Amino acid sequence: MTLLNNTLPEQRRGKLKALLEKGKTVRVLEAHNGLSGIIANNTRVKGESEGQPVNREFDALWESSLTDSASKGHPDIEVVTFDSRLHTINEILAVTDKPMIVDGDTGGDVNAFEYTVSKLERAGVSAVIIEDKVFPKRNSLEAGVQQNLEDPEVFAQKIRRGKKIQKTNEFMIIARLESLIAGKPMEDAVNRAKIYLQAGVDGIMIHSKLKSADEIFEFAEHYKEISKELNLNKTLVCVPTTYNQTTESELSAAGFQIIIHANHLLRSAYKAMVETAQTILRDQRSLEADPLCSTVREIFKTVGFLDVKEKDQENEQTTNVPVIIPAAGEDPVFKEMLNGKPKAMLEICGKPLLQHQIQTLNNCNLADITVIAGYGRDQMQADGVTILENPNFNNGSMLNSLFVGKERMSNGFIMLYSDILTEDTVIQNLMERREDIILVADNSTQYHEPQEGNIHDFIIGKHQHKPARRQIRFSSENKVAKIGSKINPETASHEFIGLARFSKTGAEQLIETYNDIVKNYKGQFQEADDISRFTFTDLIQEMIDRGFAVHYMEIHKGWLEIHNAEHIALAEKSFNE
Ligand code: SPV
Ligand code: MG
Repeated sequence: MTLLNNTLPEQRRGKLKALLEKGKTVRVLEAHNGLSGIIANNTRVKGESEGQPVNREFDALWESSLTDSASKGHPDIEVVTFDSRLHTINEILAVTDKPMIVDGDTGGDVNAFEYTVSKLERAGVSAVIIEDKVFPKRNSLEAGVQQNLEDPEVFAQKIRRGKKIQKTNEFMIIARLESLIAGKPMEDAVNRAKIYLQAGVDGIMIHSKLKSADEIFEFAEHYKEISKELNLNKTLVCVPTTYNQTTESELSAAGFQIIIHANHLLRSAYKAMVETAQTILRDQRSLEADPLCSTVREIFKTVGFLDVKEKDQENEQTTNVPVIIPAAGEDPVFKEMLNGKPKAMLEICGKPLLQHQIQTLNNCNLADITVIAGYGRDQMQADGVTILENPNFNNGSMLNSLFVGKERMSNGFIMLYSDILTEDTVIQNLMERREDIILVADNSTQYHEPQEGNIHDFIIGKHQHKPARRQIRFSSENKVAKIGSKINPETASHEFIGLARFSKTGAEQLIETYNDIVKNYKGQFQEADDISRFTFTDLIQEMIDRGFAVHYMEIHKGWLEIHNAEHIALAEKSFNE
């Protein structure tokens, strides 16, 4: 996940100095683009130090001129402009949080160097290393290349001007000695080191392209002496590309505090890329190249694509969930009052019941609402909802109407009975839940007398405890053991309020079970005397019996059912409060 490394310039810049002040030997790895930056920043291995297990990682990133140029297909001769380098630098900074040391080449003209310092410091870079060669420099590692050293006084002036322009004391300017690269004697390097230290530089990098570390070890000894002489203690840096048999601990023991592995991610990627290209050409397919490649998924993971996928899914689960309201049945209680209209059109405070439901759902960012109409179909009216029809509403149960909306279920959905009013918080809490099937259940049922003529869907929770004054139960334990209208109210722990949520998986399980029942069952089924009249709760009970986990979300208030005139009065009272 790349946003995990998200940081600000002011949070990053001082990290390098802080590590050095702690006396840590700073281990640095090259990065040349965002992806290699993530690898350098995030790679960790388990190791051992003095018999103790340790987690090892790089402490900082090296933005190399060699690898930045090479990744653009260019030689390392200061032909890649500073703006282009800054683009790469920012690309890496955007996905990493470790301190960055930038390879500033010669630093260019002294005036240009001031702009370089200012822009790097502003971006959150911790240090720039400039080499004492004449612009445009040539890379240091190739034998036989002409290396032109800068006049040490001219270079010292560049250091002074750079140090003056920086705004914080977190930013470091390090001078890189190219004397040994240019074939000059050790004495030249030592003299230059003295001049640069006196000009106020924050550290010295001694470069070498020998196979052995002998000459840089020799320099380190001189460095100790001049540091003593000048009463300074400035950071010493090395780049062990050619003398890479020398270990970090040997370099550290010799006095090096920053060790830069300067080009290895680019070189390893280059090798794998060439071999991959050759393998595909040779075999005329890519199968044989697979061992040379990471999986696509590994890259997806590294660059944060899998996090995006997860967030999209979460977003989908919390915002775009379709709601299905089965509202097709005829209501005997309100028959006269409704005068041919469906119950969803029952007026409460001058607004149809359905409109109140839509308002609550919209308040919870649920706008994809499907109403299943049947009785009084022509008079079912609501803005911003899809109305589907169950022409067969007189036969079967509400479940048939619900399944008229089957097409809407497959990515997960919410089911809401058409005669239920809830507070926003009930729906909001339901949206937070992650279980695949969750029914909203009122636990105050034991304290209410069942109302005459009302059908209640009762629940018996799986973990029935003896009533206790206080208890805490984790919501994941809240599973339904039994559900149905024929459960003895005295043994019921909850009442199902007619609001349920199904995840994508939960919806798949529901549809699969429903299809199987419709296809394969006959006669009496669960509480239904005939399969043709089996209900939503019969289906849920069947799912429980088949081993699917059905959870309930416990509430004790915040909802109303509209089953009689008394309920309407209660609802109106609530709305007017
Ligand atoms: C770089 O990585 O660009 C360096 C180190 O400057 S070297 O290539 O060894 O010169
Ligand atoms: Mg370089």
